[in-house]
Amino acid sequence: MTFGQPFTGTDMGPELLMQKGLPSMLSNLGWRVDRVPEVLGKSFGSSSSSSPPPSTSNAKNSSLVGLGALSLAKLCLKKSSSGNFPLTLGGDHSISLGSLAGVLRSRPATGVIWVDAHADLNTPWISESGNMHGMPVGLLMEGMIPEGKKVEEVEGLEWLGEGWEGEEGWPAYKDGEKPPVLKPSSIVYVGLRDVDKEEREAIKSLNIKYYSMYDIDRLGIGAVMEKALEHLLKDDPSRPLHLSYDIDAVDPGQAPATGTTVRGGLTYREAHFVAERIANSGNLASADLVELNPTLSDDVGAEETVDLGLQILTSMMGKSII
Ligand code: B3U
Ligand code: MN
Ligand code: MN
Repeated sequence: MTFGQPFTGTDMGPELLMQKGLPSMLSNLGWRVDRVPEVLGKSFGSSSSSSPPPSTSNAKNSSLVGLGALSLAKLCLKKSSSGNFPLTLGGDHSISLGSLAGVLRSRPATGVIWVDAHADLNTPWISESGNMHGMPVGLLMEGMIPEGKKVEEVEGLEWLGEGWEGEEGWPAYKDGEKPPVLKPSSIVYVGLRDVDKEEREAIKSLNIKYYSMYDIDRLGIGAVMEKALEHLLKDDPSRPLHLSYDIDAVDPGQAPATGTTVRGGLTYREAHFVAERIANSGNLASADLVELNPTLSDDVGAEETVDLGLQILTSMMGKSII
């Protein structure tokens, strides 16, 4: 998936991670790996250049982003419902609209740790860029859709509306079921340092827990992760957690190959520790790694970023130093 932001190349991340041996690394950690090679196939979106499919004005490429997210939502719903761990490789961060929706539908109590330089809390009604990789949290968050608007009115997102009639893999909402939604108290941000004005206001007014780079500098990453886990697990210690890890959370010195680098990010060790500590909680049940784009730096930078991606993935899946 590249349609949630302006650059090509963001769809190359998964293949590089696979080529560099991710499946065997996960097997070595004791996982049984069932690889779903591509959610949508190589030609996804390729016919759209002559006549682009419709999109809602301030949600660029919303039909394609929505279709991709629905396909992924179906897969994550199926996998999580059968007790498996859906690990999603992106792709830009708009895919998390799908992975999170799927996981929330099967495990509504899921708590989310969003590791990112950005809050991704925009909606088409407040976004300054219209890029949907800045919206996956906002579109699922209770209290973010303005009065009189509906998420299902966004072209491509009909499947998130109560009136969705259902299709194979993503049935209608009935018998009191509501479309997947995230409560403000069910997410914690780690690593924020580039937040839009409207997002900042929403974080404050909805009382969303966050640990920005300022908080990481002040408290240290150890204390930050204890507090983040405590916030999500205090009422239900066995609650499932979803980790959505945007590689741009990491400092561009360590992870240059991504679309929107922001200086002053997580160090190499902090980037690992976040994943290690969450793995250590024993609650992690699903995860994403997104926004690797090897075309956006030189060869050395691309290789370093992919390697770091692999290390973060193996750390979150249980690799420990000793
Ligand atoms: N908040 C801005 C910038 C941004 C969000 N996510 C990334 N960049 N990677 C936006 O466009 O919504
Ligand atoms: Mn992001
Ligand atoms: Mn980001």
